Amino acid sequence: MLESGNIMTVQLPLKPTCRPCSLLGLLALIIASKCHYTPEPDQQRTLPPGWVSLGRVDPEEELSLTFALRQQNLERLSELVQAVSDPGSPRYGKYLTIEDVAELVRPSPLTLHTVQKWLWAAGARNCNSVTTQDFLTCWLSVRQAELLLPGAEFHRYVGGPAKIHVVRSLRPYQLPQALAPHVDFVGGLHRFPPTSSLRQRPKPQVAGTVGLHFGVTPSVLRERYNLTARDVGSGTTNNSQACAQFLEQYFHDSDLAEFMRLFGGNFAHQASVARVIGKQGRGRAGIEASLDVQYLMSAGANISTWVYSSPGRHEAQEPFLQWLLLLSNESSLPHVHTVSYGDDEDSLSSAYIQRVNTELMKAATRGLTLLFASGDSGAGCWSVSGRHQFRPSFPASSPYVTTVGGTSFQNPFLVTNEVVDYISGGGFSNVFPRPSYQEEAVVQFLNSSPHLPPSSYFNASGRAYPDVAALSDGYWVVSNNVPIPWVSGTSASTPVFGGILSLINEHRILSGHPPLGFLNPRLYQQHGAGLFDVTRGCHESCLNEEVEGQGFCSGPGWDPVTGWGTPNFPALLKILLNP
Ligand SMILES: *[C@@H]1O[C@H](CO)[C@@H](O)[C@H](O)[C@H]1NC(C)=O
Ligand SMILES: *[C@@H]1O[C@H](CO)[C@@H](O)[C@H](O)[C@H]1NC(C)=O
Ligand SMILES: *[C@@H]1O[C@H](CO)[C@@H](O)[C@H](O)[C@H]1NC(C)=O
Ligand SMILES: *[C@@H]1O[C@H](CO)[C@@H](O)[C@H](O)[C@H]1NC(C)=O
Ligand SMILES: CC(=O)N[C@H]1CO[C@H](CO)[C@@H](O)[C@@H]1O
Repeated sequence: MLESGNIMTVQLPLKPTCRPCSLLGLLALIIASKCHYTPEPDQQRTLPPGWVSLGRVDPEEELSLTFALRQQNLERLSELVQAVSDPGSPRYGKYLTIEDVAELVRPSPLTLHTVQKWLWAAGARNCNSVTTQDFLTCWLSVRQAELLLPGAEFHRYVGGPAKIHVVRSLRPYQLPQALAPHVDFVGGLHRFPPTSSLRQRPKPQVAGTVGLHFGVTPSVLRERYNLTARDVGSGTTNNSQACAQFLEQYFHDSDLAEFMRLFGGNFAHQASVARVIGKQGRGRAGIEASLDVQYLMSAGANISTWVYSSPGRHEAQEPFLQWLLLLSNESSLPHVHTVSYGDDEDSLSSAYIQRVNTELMKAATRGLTLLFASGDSGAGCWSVSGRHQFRPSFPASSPYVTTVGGTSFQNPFLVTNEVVDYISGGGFSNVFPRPSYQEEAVVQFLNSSPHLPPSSYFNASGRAYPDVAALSDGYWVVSNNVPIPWVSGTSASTPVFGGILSLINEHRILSGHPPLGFLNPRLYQQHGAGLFDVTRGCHESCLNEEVEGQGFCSGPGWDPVTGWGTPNFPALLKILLNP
């Protein structure tokens, strides 16, 4: 809680150049804009397709805004990520507690004081902080918020598949110049909830039926990835795993039970989710939520599973941001988190992207493994001043997460080798430079791929993703008591890979080793050992003459379509079980 304290004055510590702001009257108003700045000028603020405005919000309505306070010691934080995640380092696996992280990044007393004073003066009384003290969530009336953030104008919008309501401002907000050293950005104004790109693809044609399977089920996955009935959680450790939902999507325990009745016959599993963080509404189950829960609990079978259910359900909150706040406010968390949230990198402000990336670094120092889906549009495509380019997605493009791409069976009805699933997201970041752990692998790919797209389509110096992959095509999911076939997307691959890492963590914990934590430095050092290399197929991209719908192509070793490949559990366990 932000204590009200005894700060009663409303004067801000203004910079000398901003002195005219303190004048009264019209003149001050005219000059005032000079003393303000726009923290997120580059944030996309257009209404996403399928959303409509319901008009301006009543000035007396209350809304909740999130203030990202400037952190300290970020250089040191980045060194620590490297030290705890690099098997060659003496600090490998010696993770930080949330208190250690707080000690390191906590905003300076000046920052805390300045921001509190400003919020208090604006009438924000009800503010909550997190353990690391670098976020504040405050309740204000719309009137107060619009005065606090000049330029903002709050409207209510309805849209998305679940026709949810959100309160947002499509106009940019400003902050007093004096806050520039203290606030990264204010959350809850511009970004709309993400949409799922999961799709149901038509069933492929099939001739004979002997010995065939009709879509991906837990037993098909467990066969392909060499999991035996013994490869399940022992129930004797405090191991756990989690998936996060941001779409006002719910799962039903009855769907999980039906799914396991249909498909879970040959492996021990847990009957229900161990913990739901946030509120589960009473609405219909969503396919995305059902899929995540059912496959995380089938790959990471018999391991305690948490679900983060649409955190931040107030209309003015950004669910992904609220999930990050939850991570910074909880000392005991599952070791593995799978997330299918993503946005176009270019649609997000640089202030937001950099800050989210710092949050991902904080998680890495704590030994959390964060897996993100690589996206379902291949290399992506957009046009910049009339020229086509591929379109990277974030947080898939963050150097501090493990990104999971997608594959299909070569023969869709047999447990065979995997090839690229053409939707598998992948490419090169335009924001983050290539991290050192992938230098060798990416250079090798760029020098040897026979089908490289024109260099104007991608930024070869950026962080390249995905890092790994798993099947993403033709899944069975039970949703609202109905088994649904041919569900496809990297949102399916991500919980599968996550569950397999949880099984490996189980063995590590039983052997007295720390959990895997941020995997990439180790994964690249081992050159993808323990994974099936996917060497055939290309993913989709721009539909123009120059590239004819083709993005990158997979080949031997790492590639920006399927990363190092898909899990071969016994081999991966062997190589990742070493301390
Ligand atoms: C963080 O946790 C504390 C203690 O549980 C709680 O009081 C506070 O409201 C939480 N912060 C946020 C932003 O939810
Ligand atoms: C795992 O599966 C592959 C392909 O299905 C097979 O070739 C291999 O022998 C299996 N076992 C191990 C231990 O890798
Ligand atoms: C599955 O977990 C439970 C505890 O949650 C444990 O009692 C049981 O032995 C485990 N099953 C197997 C096959 O290890
Ligand atoms: C390419 O990526 C680098 C970071 O690796 C970035 O600084 C640069 O602006 C990017 N170029 C374009 C055209 O986006
Ligand atoms: C992360 C996690 O699952 N922690 C659990 C460890 O065990 C204690 C006691 O059973 C639980 O309260 C924690 O939630």
